[in-house]
Amino acid sequence: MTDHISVPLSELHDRRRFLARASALTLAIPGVGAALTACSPSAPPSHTDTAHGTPQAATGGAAQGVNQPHNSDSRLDSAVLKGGPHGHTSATGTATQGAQSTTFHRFAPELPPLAPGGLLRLHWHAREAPVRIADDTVVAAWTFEGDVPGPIVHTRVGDTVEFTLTNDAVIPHSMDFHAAQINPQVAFRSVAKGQSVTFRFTPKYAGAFMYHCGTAPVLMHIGSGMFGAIIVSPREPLPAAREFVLVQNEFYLADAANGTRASDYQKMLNTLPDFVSFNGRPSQYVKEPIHVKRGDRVRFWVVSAGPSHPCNFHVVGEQFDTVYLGAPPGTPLRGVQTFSVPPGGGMVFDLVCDVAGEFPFVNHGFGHGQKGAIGILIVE
Ligand SMILES: [Cu+2]
Repeated sequence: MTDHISVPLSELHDRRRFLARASALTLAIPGVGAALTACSPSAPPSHTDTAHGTPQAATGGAAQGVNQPHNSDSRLDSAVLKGGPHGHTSATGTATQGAQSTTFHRFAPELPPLAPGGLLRLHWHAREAPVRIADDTVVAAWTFEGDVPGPIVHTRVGDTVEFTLTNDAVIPHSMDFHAAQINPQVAFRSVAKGQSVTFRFTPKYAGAFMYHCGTAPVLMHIGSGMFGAIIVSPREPLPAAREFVLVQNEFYLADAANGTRASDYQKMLNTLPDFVSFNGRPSQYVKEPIHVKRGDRVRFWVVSAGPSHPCNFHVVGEQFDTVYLGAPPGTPLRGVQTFSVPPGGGMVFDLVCDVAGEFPFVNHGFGHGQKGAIGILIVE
């Protein structure tokens, strides 16, 4: 038998294999969440039912108002939950088409460079698309630009972002940037299929911010894939570092149909996810780790997209030199082991890699780490 206390280096490889195996186990039992939902007395009998599985729900009763928040222009927004061919899942439009030919790709975690000139122009499309989140799992996703999460945006305090969203999808969508101070009734309004919305904003604070579709019910739109990170660097650069972006999210999935698994609104309400991931694929950085060099300062811009759970961020075998709770370089905490990023929040985690090895980075809420919120940082 191996002494697990005294052989750290070879053990690291065993540990990585163990973690990969543990994650694979989770991937191999997709029915667990579905079975629990089926035990719930409020669970609808099938995915084609109306919002709450009863005829009354379709006509709008008192109970409907309890669970379904409405925004100011929600008449169209909530249409997806009022029956129709797909009921309360994300199996709409083109979300389920071409699943077999959808290939897996590792989501690049590197922070992209700043746009020159102080103006970042983005024109994105909201669209439904199948996204392969694991070898055996394709999600019928609602997306920004065809992926989950959407693209990483990088800008700077005082620079300007000019953003246009065109909706290619069958139901209304919108965009809400947490890095903006702007009238949400105008800028974050929902647009119907074929329509666009454009707005400009100038970020006032540095930090790791979430963006997401704000169309009601927001839970359904974030839970189906419409979220991402906008990273705002300060005017005065932070200490030089290898910079990475991690967006944590939960997946709540129905059983597979025609090769895809739709996001399930009732499961989102029950807040018991099937998978939790960094950058949209459970355990992807266990299979293909992040590599840095000994002596590097590493900076993780961590956004917790939820929709409902925090990320209790921790790096095994390391300590954070600095955690910036908001507006770096302000609000630094020194020598931190774990810090919780709330859903809808973002924080900045610096560590100095002066020891070589393989360091798992995890959600230390291990029920969620085990479901895929885990990766490996290799210091060479
Ligand atoms: Cu949306």
